[in-house]
Amino acid sequence: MSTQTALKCSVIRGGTSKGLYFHERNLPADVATRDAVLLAAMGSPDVREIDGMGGGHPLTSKVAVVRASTRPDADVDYLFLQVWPDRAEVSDNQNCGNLLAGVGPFAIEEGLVTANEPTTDVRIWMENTESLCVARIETPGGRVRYDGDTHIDGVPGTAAAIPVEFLDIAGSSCGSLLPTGNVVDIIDGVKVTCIDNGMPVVLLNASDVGLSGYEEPADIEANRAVTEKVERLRLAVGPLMNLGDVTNKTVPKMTLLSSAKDGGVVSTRTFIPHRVHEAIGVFGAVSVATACLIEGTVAHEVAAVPGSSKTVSLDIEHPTGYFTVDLSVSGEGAETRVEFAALLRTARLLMRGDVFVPSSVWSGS
Ligand code: NQM
Repeated sequence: MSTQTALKCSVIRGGTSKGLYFHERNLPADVATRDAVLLAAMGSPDVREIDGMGGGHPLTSKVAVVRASTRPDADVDYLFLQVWPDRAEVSDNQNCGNLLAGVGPFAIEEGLVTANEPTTDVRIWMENTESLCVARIETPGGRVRYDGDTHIDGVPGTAAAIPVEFLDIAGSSCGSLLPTGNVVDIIDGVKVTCIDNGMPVVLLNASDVGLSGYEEPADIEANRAVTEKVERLRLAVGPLMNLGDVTNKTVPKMTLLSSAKDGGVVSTRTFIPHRVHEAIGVFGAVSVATACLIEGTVAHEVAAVPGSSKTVSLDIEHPTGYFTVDLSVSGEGAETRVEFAALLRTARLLMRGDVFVPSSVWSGS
């Protein structure tokens, strides 16, 4: 008898992240057992995740659990799980818009959604934030097409575009777009804007923590004075954003802002929350872009938003390029409403097969 249990899954690059995608029925139903299986599958806890599939970084230690939806407005449900590389913890307290990009292709490959010709709209219920999106997948001949000519910064080469439209993500984690009720707050003497348009994000000027904002992620991570100050702010702000004690949570994200220097509207460095992102998260970018349109926010002050239109396409600069967000808002200040948010991602199926975990973790029955 084998001492290992095999679980069917796919490895997919979704946007600038990579993870294991499971059909829900192939995982244990009990949450504690499921999490033990995922930790074993990824090789966590271990900073290198050497005994598993994880890549030793939060962006490559991710899981998507997908199932057919029972909701009338959705085709599939998607649950995002962050497997911490360095501690034995699996967290469902945030969404991930990058892994989201792989959900449509996975759903079609698994037969959860029937492909149309030449594209298939997959309506995805995002369980973590109880909100809906539509991803358009290229399916010529009824098969998922991965190759194409769309480049997204942070991923080498090009692939088929996956346009994603979000229907109602404002306040999906914190209860409202500006969860403190203010466009700015002063925390520990630092001016911040707390916003949630799909991801709880705290925006502050890089200069307020002694940085230019153009440093490399590794250099920021190595600066203890900065990382400790940013974490102190995060812990103080969490409860004000209705997130409770965020000590062991992956939210809020902390985004340091500075003037754009490569033709975008604003430059960013984002703590997610303890590593510094090599690019920026999808919902993180949407939240930053939204703040750029709201007068009085820290982002609005530093951003170079062209014109006064509230329906815009904004290039958010990050360490490896830009993230373009299409956005429409109405209203002013704390009364701002998000009408529309959309963006482009790509994804690629890398492997399909079985991942093995010790039978002592789960026998499979
Ligand atoms: O903000 C990183 C990523 C993410 C999450 C993070 C994401 C998002 O780049 O929607 O995509 O902020 O944890 O995958």
